[in-house]
Amino acid sequence: MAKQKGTIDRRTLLKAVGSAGATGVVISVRVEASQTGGAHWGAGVTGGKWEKTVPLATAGPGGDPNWQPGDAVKFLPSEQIPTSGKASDLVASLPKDKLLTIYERMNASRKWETAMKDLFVGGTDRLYGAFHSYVGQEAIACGVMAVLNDDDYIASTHRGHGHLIAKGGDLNKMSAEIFFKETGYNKGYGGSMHITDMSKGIMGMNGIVGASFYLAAGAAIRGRIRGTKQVAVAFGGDGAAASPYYFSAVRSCTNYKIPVIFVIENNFQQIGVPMATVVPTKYACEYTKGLGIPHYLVDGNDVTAVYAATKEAVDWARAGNGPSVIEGITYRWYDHAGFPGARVGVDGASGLPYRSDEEVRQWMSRDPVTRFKAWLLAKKLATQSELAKIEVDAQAAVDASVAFARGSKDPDPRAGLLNTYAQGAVPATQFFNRSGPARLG
Ligand SMILES: Cc1ncc(C[n+]2csc(CCOP(=O)(O)OP(=O)(O)O)c2C)c(N)n1
Repeated sequence: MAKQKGTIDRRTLLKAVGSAGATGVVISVRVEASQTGGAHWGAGVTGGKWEKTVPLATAGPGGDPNWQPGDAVKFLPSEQIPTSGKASDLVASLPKDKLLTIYERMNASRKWETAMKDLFVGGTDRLYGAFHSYVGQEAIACGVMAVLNDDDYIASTHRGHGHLIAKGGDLNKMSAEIFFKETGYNKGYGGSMHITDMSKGIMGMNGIVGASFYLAAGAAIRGRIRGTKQVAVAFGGDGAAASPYYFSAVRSCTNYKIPVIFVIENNFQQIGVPMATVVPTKYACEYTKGLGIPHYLVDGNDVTAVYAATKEAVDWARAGNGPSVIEGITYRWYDHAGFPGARVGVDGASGLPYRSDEEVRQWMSRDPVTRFKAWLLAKKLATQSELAKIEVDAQAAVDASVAFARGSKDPDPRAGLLNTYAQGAVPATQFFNRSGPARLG
């Protein structure tokens, strides 16, 4: 096979990919995105600053006007969340217990996933299923969830542990699910990507990229029919937002004023494919701007910015105005799935083929958890010792959940056939009484 090296623009890339399909040429390229943005619409928060309109050309992480999707993030300073501005002031006005709950859940999420990483990489327990780490993205889940009521719905993604924990998911049941134990959320049989807790409005993580958009729409319609003020949040990555489900769901919800908040977590990558190579716009939230609904582009590592945008979007939805789109720019510290390049006791994965270690380090210096801690201290909203206690307690809860999982029973093999479509048609025991492959009668 011929090999072509060089730098090409997007148009050439697409042509080359087309011809590669026909001729079998292997292309090695660095893609240079050419969009500069420049549109203004909606209200939003950029770099922690609240503005009435968002100049997209300057909304790159760190506010670098020259930033393009897929760029190395060399410009990013180890900055803190701004301590003034609308988002900061709004969050600072929240009751203290609410602020501490946000910090507690950010910690629980980070520490639970870090513990799972260490167990997957260096442990001796048998852990099951694909595990998509949310580490690095916690500000989005925790900022959104701090606005929601317990009876509001969320539809999550394959990368959804952080969503569950932020909405009050049970760490014991989550750990037990990963350990394939009968005390797990799905009695062990669902695994990471199907953890669901309807008692908390958590409609489940989901292995089908883009399914969350329709699920949330369905739940929000239910609320409308019943006359409640419930809203639903659909989470999706930048890849999910590029799917047809996304546009179709946003358009329909706009038509019928369905109270859904579409939250796009833009971490630049779709497995290992940069967003810039598959869509022509700089930001995912540009796809739907023609629908005229509010769009917010936020620093997704700033929990105050996420909270402020979500508050406006939720108020808008509860008032009967329909959907909004929030895009948070963020970064995952680990690989797409599992933990290649990760080490026990060390944060972040290194040596991955589609991103530089320097880029990972830059983003880790924008850690949403430590940034929020610094903000709380700078605003004198909590003391060092209060926050230290939350960190210790969160670690203890994570450790207890691992002990709980280890001490739980393995599931009854027959339970694997319960809770399936076949369950109503054929008693589960019948599958075990017959020889040969099970049939559904
Ligand atoms: C409908 C569907 N298509 C493809 C896949 C395979 N797949 C799993 S994750 C993923 C990328 C998702 O990227 P994004 O939505 O940006 O989320 P991220 O993993 O970056 O958080 C793909 C294509 C899938 N699970 N479902």
